[in-house]
Amino acid sequence: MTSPDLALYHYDGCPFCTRVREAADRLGVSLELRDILESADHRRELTQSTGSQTVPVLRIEEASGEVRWVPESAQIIEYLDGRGGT
Ligand SMILES: N[C@@H](CCC(=O)N[C@@H](CS)C(=O)NCC(=O)O)C(=O)O
Repeated sequence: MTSPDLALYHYDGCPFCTRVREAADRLGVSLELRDILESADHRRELTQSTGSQTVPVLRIEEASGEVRWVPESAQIIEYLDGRGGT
């Protein structure tokens, strides 16, 4: 089975983002980190897709090309928990 591509929209200094990054490390899940304060492109993608600039948000791209956006640190960690080790 092919793993989905995971990208975390975040920024340093956001405690909810830190919680998600630490959970990903602990669970051994690889995330591409997209800092919305360092990249106007990432900020625009986030705003266009979710309607706000609140982070963290996880972008999940399945092998089929289907894309889902998961807001809320607790929901993201729950998702990562289910993927542990991938
Ligand atoms: N309940 C959310 C809270 C997220 C949150 O408050 N994020 C802050 C940064 S730590 C934020 O993006 N604030 C700016 C905004 O909402 O526009 C979660 O657990 O993810």
